[in-house]
Amino acid sequence: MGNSKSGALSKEILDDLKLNTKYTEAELCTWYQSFLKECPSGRISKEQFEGIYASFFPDADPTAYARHVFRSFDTNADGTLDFKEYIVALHLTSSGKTLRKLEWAFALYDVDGNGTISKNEVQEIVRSIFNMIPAEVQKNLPEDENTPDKRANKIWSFFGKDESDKIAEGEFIKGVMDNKDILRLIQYDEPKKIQEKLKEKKQ
Ligand SMILES: [Ca+2]
Repeated sequence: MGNSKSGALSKEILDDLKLNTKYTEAELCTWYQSFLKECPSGRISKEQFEGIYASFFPDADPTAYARHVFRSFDTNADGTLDFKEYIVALHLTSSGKTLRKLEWAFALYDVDGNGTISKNEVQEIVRSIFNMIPAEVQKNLPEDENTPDKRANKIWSFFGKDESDKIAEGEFIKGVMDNKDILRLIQYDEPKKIQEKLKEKKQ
């Protein structure tokens, strides 16, 4: 797709990204140039993607979370993302509750991709989110959500599930849409910090 050899972003991809993300043409073009510098093949590997997350969270360990995010966007499982997938990943992983973001959140939590979320899967993602929260911030979390297990239990009981139950996609999206607290608990919510880092990277 596109004409990556010229070093310019194809109009088709640019229009698509302008329409589907909050980013401006100038931002997208600048990011594309630095993307090509770091990934001359036009595709970013899982390791490079993890490296970018590591630079966003120097005080924490975002590796597991980055790996889950990468998996949820690498839909053909070839171990790489192209520029468009990469930008959509950055856009969707910032907080919010549009339908598309919640569909992505479901894919993130459905670790084995079987179409439902189990309690183990919630625990796994919540654990990876906790790895990104600096220790001093963890100390100030509310008592009933200050460990990965407590937070996973809180999410699970919100959905009214027994240990071995599963959450389907429609149920997940409706639940999160209807409850701000659950939206907060399922995501890693520090968009400002990420935005600042992205701005720094552009320079
Ligand atoms: Ca699953």
